[in-house]
Amino acid sequence: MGFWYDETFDDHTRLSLRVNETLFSGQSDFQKVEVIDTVGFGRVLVVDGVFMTSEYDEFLYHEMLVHPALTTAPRIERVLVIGGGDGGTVREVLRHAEVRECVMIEIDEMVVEASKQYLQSIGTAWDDPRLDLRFIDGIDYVKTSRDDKFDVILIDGTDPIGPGAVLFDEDFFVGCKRMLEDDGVMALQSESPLLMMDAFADVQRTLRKLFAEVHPYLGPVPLYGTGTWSWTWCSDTGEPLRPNHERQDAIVEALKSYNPDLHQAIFALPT
Ligand code: SPD
Repeated sequence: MGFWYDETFDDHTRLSLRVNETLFSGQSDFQKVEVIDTVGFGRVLVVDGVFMTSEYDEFLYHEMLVHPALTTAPRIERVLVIGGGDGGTVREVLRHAEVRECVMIEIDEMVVEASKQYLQSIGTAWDDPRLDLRFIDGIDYVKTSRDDKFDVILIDGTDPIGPGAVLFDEDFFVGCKRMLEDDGVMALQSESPLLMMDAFADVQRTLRKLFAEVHPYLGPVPLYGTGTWSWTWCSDTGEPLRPNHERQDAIVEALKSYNPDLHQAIFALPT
């Protein structure tokens, strides 16, 4: 019969999954990391009680974080990923043959090790020689790194509570912009516009102080509360609705969700 695992959003809202068994549970220096095997969503990565990704719907999240940015940036040779310890984001980045180097900054090695062991269908690109995985603090990295700038930056963090909150601070975004080419594109997960409306609105306001073009876009992720999720596309020079069709054509057969029609549709927002 298993048991129910709750992600509690506030004192009146929670999402509960029926669990067959807990496959991994550990406390790192930063957070509690678990992998649970659920009846409805397959294996699920949970960090500090928050559902991070599932075998069932991870493609909806990762394809949407990555491909709108990687099909619209002028160049995609150097890509920086901050967070994303399950490996789904770098898997999508490395589908693009033009990517020569993908630097991934993840603070918590335990998330990567648990994902490598229990979420092998998600992290399928760990051995790609273009991947440069570093276990360091993303905040320090974007503020102090002397690495060359990046064509694309992707932020795959957790919710703006606990240790993940700093990934929504203006100082952090200023650091990201420092690491981005002048005509580069940055994309990030920006929470549920329904359940976390304040966080969604705050991040839009902050990004608009820093980038000339800031465009939130929406899609379904059933694992996340309310099922409606947002990401945000930012640039000083680019346009989100003018994708590179050759890049789209090269990847679209391998994908489960993203396609050229969807790209045009996701930026249309409700009133
Ligand atoms: N509410 C949870 C939001 C988590 C966003 N990041 C998920 C990481 C998947 N790679």
